[in-house]
Order: sequence, then C-alpha cells, then structure tokens
Amino acid sequence: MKKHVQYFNDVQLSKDEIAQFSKQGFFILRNILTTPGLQQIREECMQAWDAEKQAFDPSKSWLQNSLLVNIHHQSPAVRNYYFEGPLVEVASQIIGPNIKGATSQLTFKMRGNTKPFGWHQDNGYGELDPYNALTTLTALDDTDRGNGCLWLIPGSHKQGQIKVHQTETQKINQSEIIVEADDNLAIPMEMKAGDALIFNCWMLHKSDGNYATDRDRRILFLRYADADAVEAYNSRKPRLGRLVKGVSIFEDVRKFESDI
Ligand SMILES: O=C(O)CCC(=O)C(=O)O
Repeated sequence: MKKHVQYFNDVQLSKDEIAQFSKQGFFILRNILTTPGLQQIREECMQAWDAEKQAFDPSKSWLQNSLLVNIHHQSPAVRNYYFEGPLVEVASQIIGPNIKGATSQLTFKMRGNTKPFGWHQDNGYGELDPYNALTTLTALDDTDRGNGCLWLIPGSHKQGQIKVHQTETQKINQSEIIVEADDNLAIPMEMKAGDALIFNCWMLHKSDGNYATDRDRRILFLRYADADAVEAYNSRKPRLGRLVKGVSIFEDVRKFESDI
C-alpha cells in the first residue's frame, strides 16, 4: 500500500493570535507546508508557469509578467491545499463558520523581474462585502528584501476601505491601484519557503522588485471570504468561489466548482 504523504501541517490559532490579528491585521504561520508538500506544489506550479509564461518583459503588464490566475485548476496539490488545507480552518477562525475560496493565483517575481508593486489593499481590487476577507500568501521560496518580499504597515487595516477612482479603461486593463502610504511605517515580511503570511483585506501592502540575480520569489496567493460575500462593484452579485466550509445562502456558490 502507498504510504500517505503529508503535504501540510494543521494549524489552530490561539486566542492571542486572533487578538493580534485584530490589532495588527496580520501574522505569519511558519512551516505550514511540509517539505514534500512544498516540493509537490512547486513542481506542479512550475509546470503551469512554464507552459504559459515567458521571461520578464518590462513593457508587459503586472498581470502578464507576474500572475497566473486560477492555479487550482491546473495543480491538484494547490487545489487540495486551497480547498482542504489548514488555511480553511484559519479563515474560519477569523471570518466565521461559512467560508469560500475567493481567488487563487501565482504571484511570481522571477529573478530579473524588477517591477515594484505599489501600496494597495486587496479589497481595492474587487471590493468584497462583508469586509473580512483574508489574503494568504504562501512562500514557495525563501523571501527577503533582496528578492522582492512583501512589505506591510501593521495596523493599517484600521483605516477601512480606501476609495480609489478608476476609469472604465483602467478597470478593463486591470491597471494597478496605488494608494498613498508612509514607507517609514512599513516592515518587511521575510519568510522561509513553506511559511504563509495572512492578512486582512484592508491591510496596506506593497513589494519591491526582485533584484537578486540568482533567486526567484515565488508566492502562492489564496484568498478566502465569507461564503455569502458579494462583489460591491458588480451590483452586489455573490463572488463565485468554491464553498470550502459551512453553508451559503447562494445556490450559485453552493454549486460552484463543487465537482472539481
Ligand atoms: O507579488 C507581489 O509582490 C505583490 C502581490 C500583492 O500584493 C497582491 O497580489 O496583492
């Protein structure tokens, strides 16, 4: 019989961690992926990445250079981690009993990709209501200031939703939304491969370019929301995402990706 390989470690947040999240708006979970889990996820993600992406081109957009959306459609290991892994329980401890996946994508800054990503809130891109969605960023490489790690401003989520005006063309082109923030208040989110950074949908964050010539900076981005969360920008239609825990009042959500 084949031995069952464990890809991730269980997580149960303590009361102190939940209180810290509410005050600071973030935390880092260390070693959430096991060594075989990290290896498998990296392998499957690279297969998808190499099939679709070319070398960094400064004239291309962030989306073209750095993002590969719906990676859970291509990688069974990511799908398993996204739908059934420890982040679901973490999301539930913070958001509530009913949870759906809201986004899955690779956000890769390969060596030579020196494009920075300006200050923003994730709820600035595709505003979800209720305002308690969570971003989780699982590091697939060690990440530090040298290879374009994330930076954030602790407590900045307390500002709430920052309204940003975008023209229709900017929306269609998925142009970057950059907000004002004080760099002096920022701290770097240095992580080891297999760690995950979790933050609130209003957290101000950014990243610099990857100036390392010998190191990639690969991150798996997974977002979770209340199962009844709606898109404020889209006539308050429910965000379609796989129900990963509990129930939803929306039939479309109950059915969405239930067969994959
Ligand atoms: O990948 C990065 O460096 C930035 C990612 C990010 O901030 C985001 O996707 O919200």
